[in-house]
Amino acid sequence: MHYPHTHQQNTKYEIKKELEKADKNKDGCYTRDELKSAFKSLGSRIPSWRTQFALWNVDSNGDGQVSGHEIDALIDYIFDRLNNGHGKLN
Ligand SMILES: [Ca+2]
Ligand SMILES: [Ca+2]
Repeated sequence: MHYPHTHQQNTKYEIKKELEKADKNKDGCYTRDELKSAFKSLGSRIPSWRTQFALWNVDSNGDGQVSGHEIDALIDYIFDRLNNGHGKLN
């Protein structure tokens, strides 16, 4: 049986796992290139465009990378995009 809340957590967990795989140097923050490969593996057909939009949305200190609490915002951002796209990321 699936409860909406549980499902949401699983999906966010899966997004987090995908992101962790894309963090090539394992420093816990995401450069533009790392984000691009994350979006590619999450099924984005235009990852460079998606990366730019994600950075505009979640890079609150403007250093061009996603780190710390920005990662939580990034996961929420991806989760919302996936929901709006009915499970697909464009
Ligand atoms: Ca990194
Ligand atoms: Ca940042």
